[in-house]
Amino acid sequence: MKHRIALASALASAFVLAQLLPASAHMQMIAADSLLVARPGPLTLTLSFGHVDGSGPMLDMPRPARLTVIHEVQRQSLLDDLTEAEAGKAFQVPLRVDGFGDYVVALEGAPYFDPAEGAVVEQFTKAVLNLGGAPSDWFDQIGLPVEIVPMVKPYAVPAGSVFTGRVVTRTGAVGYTQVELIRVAGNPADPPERPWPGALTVITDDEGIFNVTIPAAGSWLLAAYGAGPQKRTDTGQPLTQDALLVVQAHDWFR
Ligand SMILES: [Cu+2]
Repeated sequence: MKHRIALASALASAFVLAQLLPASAHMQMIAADSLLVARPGPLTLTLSFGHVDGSGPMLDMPRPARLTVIHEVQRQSLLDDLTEAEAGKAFQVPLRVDGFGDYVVALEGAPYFDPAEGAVVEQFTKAVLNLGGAPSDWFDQIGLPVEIVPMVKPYAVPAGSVFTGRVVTRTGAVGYTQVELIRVAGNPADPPERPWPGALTVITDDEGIFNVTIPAAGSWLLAAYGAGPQKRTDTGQPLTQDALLVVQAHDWFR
């Protein structure tokens, strides 16, 4: 245990560039044209699942267990408004963005058995949209079984700058857990990209805090796999509870 902590400390401030192997994990993504919403009104969110980094296909997405939007602490379920898109491979949902401030969207995936992991996987993905630049809810912990709480506005990251966040459960910080930064492939609103089927991996410190540089403009996903507290399903199968957060970086200084 001592050894593990020493090793973890040594790695805490350093990047580990993953081998350029296809990421094995399947990720649940929330996409919008932009997380920075230009004007009040309705917009469409797309929920998808699979090889979000482009290293493989997108997969059929089970109907989510919960889908919630939080704006000025008010919670609203969007589950009844879901429609299937792309022949079952994704869902779309309308979101009305009227008042200024942040809109925290929380997607709680239905548990599914992933043969590649040999485990049941439960993913909790958050994306934060903003209208008008006025901050409201973006840094709040919202009470998911495990979540990444941003310490930098996740919709307003200058490309090349450092992003800081915290991995937490309902009862506390998740220390010494890995957080991967994954390039989201194929968002039409993003600048042209080179394929990058890898991930930057960092670990959290004992307060669950991590830092990672966001290398370029566009859509990114942060993922803390298996960071959740529950390791077995009610029927005793291995369970991994993953926390994901969508980040959008911008070329503001070019
Ligand atoms: Cu796969």
